[in-house]
Amino acid sequence: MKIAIMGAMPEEIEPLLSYMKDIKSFEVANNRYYEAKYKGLEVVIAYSKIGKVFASLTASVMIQHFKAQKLLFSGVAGAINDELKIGDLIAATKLCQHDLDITAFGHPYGFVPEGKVFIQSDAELLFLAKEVAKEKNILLKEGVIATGDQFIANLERKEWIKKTFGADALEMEGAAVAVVCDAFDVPFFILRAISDAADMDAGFDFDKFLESSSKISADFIISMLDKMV
Ligand code: 4EZ
Repeated sequence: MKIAIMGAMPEEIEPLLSYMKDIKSFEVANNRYYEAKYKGLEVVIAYSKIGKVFASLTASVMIQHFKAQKLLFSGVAGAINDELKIGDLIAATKLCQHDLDITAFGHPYGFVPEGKVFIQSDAELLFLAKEVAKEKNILLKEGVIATGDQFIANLERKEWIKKTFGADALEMEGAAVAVVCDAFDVPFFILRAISDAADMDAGFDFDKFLESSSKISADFIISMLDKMV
């Protein structure tokens, strides 16, 4: 069983690498991939760079080139739901692309022909995550994650995403990874710790909490690996 773990930024995967043994590094399609061992599990780890296009490329390489059979994403997100505070964990139940718009042709936001507005996360990985949260007494929220190629620091846009998709959190890679994994039939799990509230202060908060929230997310992913071995 080979498991892919990806983030978008170096800060999101660095805390993961510190747990790994026998790390070997490879370059594929202009990006660095780390194959490693964690308690007998084979893993491949990489950060994609920010945004849906880079995320799709990395997820595809992890599946097609490195033969990953499951994919876990670890990173940070902006909160939409007021119940999500900085440092809180949210696991995506389903994901959508908030910036995908061919509504001029009568289609709903987030939809293109032969696609779907929402991609569902793998039920088994979600179940495993809930078990981990229960055992370790960690608060893990579940909800809809909206993805787009925009850093949202704007209350109006945030409210629009909330009302259009019923989203609880937003970021810039999750739905892209979901589309790729869904197409390859690879079970995936998208975990994010909140770094900001996608509001006026989002830029400042993001910089302030990127490191600490990335670590919260990465530590939870490690606990999931502990349960998979
Ligand atoms: C994208 N990631 C942010 C990357 C920002 C700046 C150099 C997560 C994220 C996010 N995305 C945290 N807060 C966000 C927000 N308010 N809007 C979009 O996945 C890179």
